Amino acid sequence: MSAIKPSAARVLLRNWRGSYTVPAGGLYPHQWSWDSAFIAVGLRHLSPRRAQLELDTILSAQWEDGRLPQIVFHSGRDDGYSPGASFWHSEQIPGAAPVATAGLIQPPTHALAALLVHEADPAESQRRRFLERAYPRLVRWHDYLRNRRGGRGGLARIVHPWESGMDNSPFWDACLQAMTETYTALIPRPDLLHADADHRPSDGEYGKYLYFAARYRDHGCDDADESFPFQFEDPAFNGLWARSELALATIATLVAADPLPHRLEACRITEALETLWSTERGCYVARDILSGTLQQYRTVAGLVPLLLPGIRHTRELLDLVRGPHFRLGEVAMVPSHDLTAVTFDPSRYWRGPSWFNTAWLIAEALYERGFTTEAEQLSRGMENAALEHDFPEYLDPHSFAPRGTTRFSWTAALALDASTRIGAPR
Ligand code: 9WN
Repeated sequence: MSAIKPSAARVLLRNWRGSYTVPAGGLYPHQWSWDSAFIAVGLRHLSPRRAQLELDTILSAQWEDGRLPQIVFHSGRDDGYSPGASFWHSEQIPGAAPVATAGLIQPPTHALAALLVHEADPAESQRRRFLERAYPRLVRWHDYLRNRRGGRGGLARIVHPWESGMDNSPFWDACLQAMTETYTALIPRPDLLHADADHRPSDGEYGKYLYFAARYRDHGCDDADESFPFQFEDPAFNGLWARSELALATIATLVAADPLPHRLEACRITEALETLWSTERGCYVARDILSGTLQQYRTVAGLVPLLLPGIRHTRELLDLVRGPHFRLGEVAMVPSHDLTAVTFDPSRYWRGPSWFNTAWLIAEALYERGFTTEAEQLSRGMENAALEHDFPEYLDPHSFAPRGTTRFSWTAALALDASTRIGAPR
């Protein structure tokens, strides 16, 4: 860990804002929900206390209905990001957090992160009653997913591509292409001041993103708009929910609560995930709830259920990640999309490039399943790429060239965490 620790610490310090970390100063100048969870996983190696604060801060932005918002605008301003606080006007939405936030959500990685942060220094965590504070909030967050986003099939639905964390994944293509509506006001793209247009979603996609976001906002973000045009069940979102329920079971034991409901919930979600299995593609895929159709693409989201001990298709997923579609060990980390697909693009965001958060998740799954050599190789790949390219947001899987922005917080945090796993006793 020694090689990466000082430079990862520099990135995380530069992006630290006193009680939370921004993903990247220019491109993402606010606090993002699943970023904070990943960042806390790395921060625990530098300061368990700061890692706790990172999670305390995101959990303090919880809405009355239990949701953890996608973005917290602590300054109350847009600060060059769109859509910002002035788009959401969350202060006008009943039950929103006291601080300005977006109305959407992101994948539920927080319980998993809270447990890892606790384990970094259990005595300090106990002294500060970190888990006692986090547990009831995490329970309400998961209750929101079940009660407000849960469908008859038992999975939670997302209502915006941003909620998947994988904004322009090919899973959403058919829905976006079939839509005639788009945002009619000016579509601001301040992101293009900080990243190459070829690495980011297109203007066409942004028009649809803002249309969905405005419609959700104008309906009071109440989740009661049954004909809402974007409703998907995503395998990574739901896989992370189940995995976080398992973490919540352990946390429950540590705070003298009952772990059983969380274990049962994890089993229930894991079972429901099987409805997203695609025999045609040999992986889990997203379902468009309105059309009832499975989106037949191999993406890294479909590999994330490997984190769950109870899935029925472990062998197929392992074959897939090692085979020609993802080429584990031969290309940079784990590509976000099938290398052989016509929709694969090595540079554009979630349509091909390799990201550090998904590499970390797949490495975790490989360690847990006993594939230590491959997991360590992946961890080493993360560390080397992070160091070599100043902590890039993502990489071209073939050329290993950096894409998006640099000095990206979860890259620093997770590459640092990955470095601690190499050669560690198990
Ligand atoms: C919209 C902050 C976020 C990540 C997402 C990533 C990107 C935002 C954007 O950046 O999305 O949420 O403006 O493109 O796709 O996963 O949380 O790092």
